[in-house]
Amino acid sequence: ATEFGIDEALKALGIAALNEGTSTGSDNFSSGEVIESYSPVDGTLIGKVKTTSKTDYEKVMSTATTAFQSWRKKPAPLRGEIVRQFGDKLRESKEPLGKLVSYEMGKSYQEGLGEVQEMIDICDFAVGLSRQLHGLTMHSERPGHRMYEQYHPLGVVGIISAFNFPVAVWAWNTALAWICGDVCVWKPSEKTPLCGVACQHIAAEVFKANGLPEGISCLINGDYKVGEMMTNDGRIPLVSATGSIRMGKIVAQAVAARLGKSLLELGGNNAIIVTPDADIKMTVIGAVFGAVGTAGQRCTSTRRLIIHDSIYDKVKNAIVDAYEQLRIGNPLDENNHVGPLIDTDAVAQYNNALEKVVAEGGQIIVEGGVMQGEGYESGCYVKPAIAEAKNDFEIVQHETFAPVLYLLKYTGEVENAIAIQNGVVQGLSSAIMTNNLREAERFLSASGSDCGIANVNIGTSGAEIGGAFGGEKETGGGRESGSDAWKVYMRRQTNTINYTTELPLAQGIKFDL
Ligand code: UN1
Repeated sequence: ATEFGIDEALKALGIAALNEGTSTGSDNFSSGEVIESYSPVDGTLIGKVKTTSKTDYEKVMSTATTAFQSWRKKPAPLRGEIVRQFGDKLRESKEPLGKLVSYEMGKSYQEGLGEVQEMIDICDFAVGLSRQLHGLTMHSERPGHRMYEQYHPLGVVGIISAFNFPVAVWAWNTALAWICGDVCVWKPSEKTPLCGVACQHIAAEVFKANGLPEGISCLINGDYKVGEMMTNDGRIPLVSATGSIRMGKIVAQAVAARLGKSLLELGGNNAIIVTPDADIKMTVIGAVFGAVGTAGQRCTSTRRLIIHDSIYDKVKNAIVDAYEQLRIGNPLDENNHVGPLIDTDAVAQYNNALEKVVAEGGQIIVEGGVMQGEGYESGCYVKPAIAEAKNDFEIVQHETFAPVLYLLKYTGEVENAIAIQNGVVQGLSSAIMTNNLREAERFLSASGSDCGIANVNIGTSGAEIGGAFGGEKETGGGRESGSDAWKVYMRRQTNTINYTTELPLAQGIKFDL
């Protein structure tokens, strides 16, 4: 592993052979079991992380709730200043952190760096936002009265993140939550625990240097049982969870049972519609990056291409040609396009999808398969595959987190393609490739795409942090990151102030004493 400089990266990030997975900042402790983190890149054991026991969790929660009492009183722009410093520390750590992301998760080094860049960008965004946590003012119906609304900090925010964006999704949540005056408890995926430890170290340094208390940034580790401690905990008003629809349904029900709020960012089944007016070159780049980038493990990955029958063969041939150029291998080597899947369970799911699509009557046009031989010893490298299929196949309706792309055909008007694209339970990202303004506008209209993200002449993945990120239907309805996504991390209060010596009642009610 040394040839990739991963050892230097681990050292720079303070990752030891055995790490405490529970932390309130500088205070690290853990009494739970040990998780071993193996790299899907080469199967190496990168490090171990001790998980969070119930006792550890209680300690975290009591420190976090105490920290909230003072953090919420710090003016928002001064909280922004702390986030600015955190962004600067991320700039300093960009290379080692990008490398760890790449090595522990398996995405390309460029994408690892890109992920850290998303963290830096959301910090910058949050700093500006810290002076813009605006409410509205209203005109009162009563004379001498003033009405307005303000946003106050919410409390302890629980963050459950997935392996595929092991650091950025935490930052989207935590940078906003911090400027909003909240404190955060983060449970990273048990598949990428070292990324969590590394980020916590960086955050802890900043809080400590500013003389701030323990507990503003907390880390817990473990599987769903540790996540359940948060979902069932009435001291956590908001749980933000990213992951599968299955997980989201469990989290949503547990949080709703105690009338807490949840912010869910769940599965996608993202499609690109390719109309007769599409630019084929752009379509190929967008579709291939969308389908094989991050080895098809983004929630925004392109799963379906819905192609007009008049250009079907042309697009199909161009995509198949592009797949022939793909180089699969070590993601830390810049010459490779496609790295490994996260683990061998993911490989099994990939194999299952390919078997299933054939069993349902699909036609494989780019063969898949698990890579073997030198450089592929981890057993996690697979060939990106393409199948011609039908939208109503059970497997096409289902999100497989792997590089499997389904080609679907439509005829007639763009509305037929939109109906296919909307004909799944997920509603995260969608795209249309067209130079026809009428088609583009129909796709974006009220009767167009039903997804949270709808793009024109761009693929489905690679959203910028400035927009609100999330989706409809079984994707969970949450919005993270840009626009006014910050509002979910605060509580809204409506205030009416009477500056007269009378007490008129609203709605003209008379109550004479
Ligand atoms: C995810 O896969 O959970 O839009 C997040 C994208 C990235 C974020 C994906 N910016 O593809």
